[in-house]
Amino acid sequence: MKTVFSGIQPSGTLTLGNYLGAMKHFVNMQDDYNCFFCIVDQHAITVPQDKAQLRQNIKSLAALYIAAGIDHEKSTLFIQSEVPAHAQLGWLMQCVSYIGELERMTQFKDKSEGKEAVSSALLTYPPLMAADILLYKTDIVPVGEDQKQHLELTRDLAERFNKKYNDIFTIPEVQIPKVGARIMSLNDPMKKMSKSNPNPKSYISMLDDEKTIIKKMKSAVTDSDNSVHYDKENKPAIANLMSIYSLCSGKSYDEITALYEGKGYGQFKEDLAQIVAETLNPIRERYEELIHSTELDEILDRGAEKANHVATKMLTKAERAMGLGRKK
Ligand code: ATP
Ligand code: LTN
Repeated sequence: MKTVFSGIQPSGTLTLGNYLGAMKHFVNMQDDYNCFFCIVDQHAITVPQDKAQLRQNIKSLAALYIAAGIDHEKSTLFIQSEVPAHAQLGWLMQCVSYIGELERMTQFKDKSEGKEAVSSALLTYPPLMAADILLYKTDIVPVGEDQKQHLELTRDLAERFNKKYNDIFTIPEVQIPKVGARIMSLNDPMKKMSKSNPNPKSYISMLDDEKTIIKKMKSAVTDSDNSVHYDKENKPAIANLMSIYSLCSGKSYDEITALYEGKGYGQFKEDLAQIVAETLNPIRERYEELIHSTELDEILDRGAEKANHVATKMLTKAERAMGLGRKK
């Protein structure tokens, strides 16, 4: 059975973009692959975090994974910092990375732009991400479009290591969804929907209730004419809303266009809010049950144990391949 690995940062409540671009696919892959899903808290601290908030976000993300359908009997769900091999292999991967290639990462450029104090870890984030993936002999990494560049670098680093030291790492393939890989912000269709955006009107959170979703959809920007049809170049805002509609309802773009012929944006946005609420309501309800339960801790304890078992073996192989310690 092939192995799948993916990670999500506990940097705020997940958005509809995280769900449609990533989490939904994780859930669908569980039956066919040996899956590891990680709460990458060590990645989250590459930018400043409030410690109480971070702790809460970690638990909340764990509950969301499960509420969305990650089944701990099928998949391993764990917290990155509870598996020390990630940071340890991360260091080794830093030693095979070049500063120049790290400086070229668009996520680094975006997150460091205009900031006075940029942590060095923001630059060395990709070798840690490579370590996350390579520890588990991962074959496939399902992610949104924004992570493609990091995955290419992961492959380069793994190949470089294999050639230089020993052929120990599996070279992972990236898997990006055809639709929904880049859900855009509701108030700016040129920007990615992001949970770190300070304006909550720019995103729909996975935990927003129906009323909030209706309000946010109403204020979502649209394009100039009043016709619902898919034209990504000229009508990026409507194209974005249509992709959300399509993913949540299963309807094709043609079906959606036919449905709103002569009806305009008002009705379209009202129905879209309803469809999104129907998608998220069951997840929110399950989340509320889970968040205060002891079940969550038990699942994470077991997940860490399983992940540690697998990851430690690969770490040891990598250390020996590089000549660290005394054993061959
Ligand atoms: P932040 O906004 O805090 O930087 P993020 O949401 O971009 O975080 P993660 O939480 O780590 O980053 O992303 C988790 C997964 O969701 C990744 O696979 C990422 O590619 C995907 N993803 C993030 N934003 C979107 C989006 N707008 N559309 C589709 N997929 C997305
Ligand atoms: N870099 C990713 C989060 C992430 C990840 C990973 C994704 C960290 N480690 C390993 C896939 C596999 C992000 O910012 N979305």
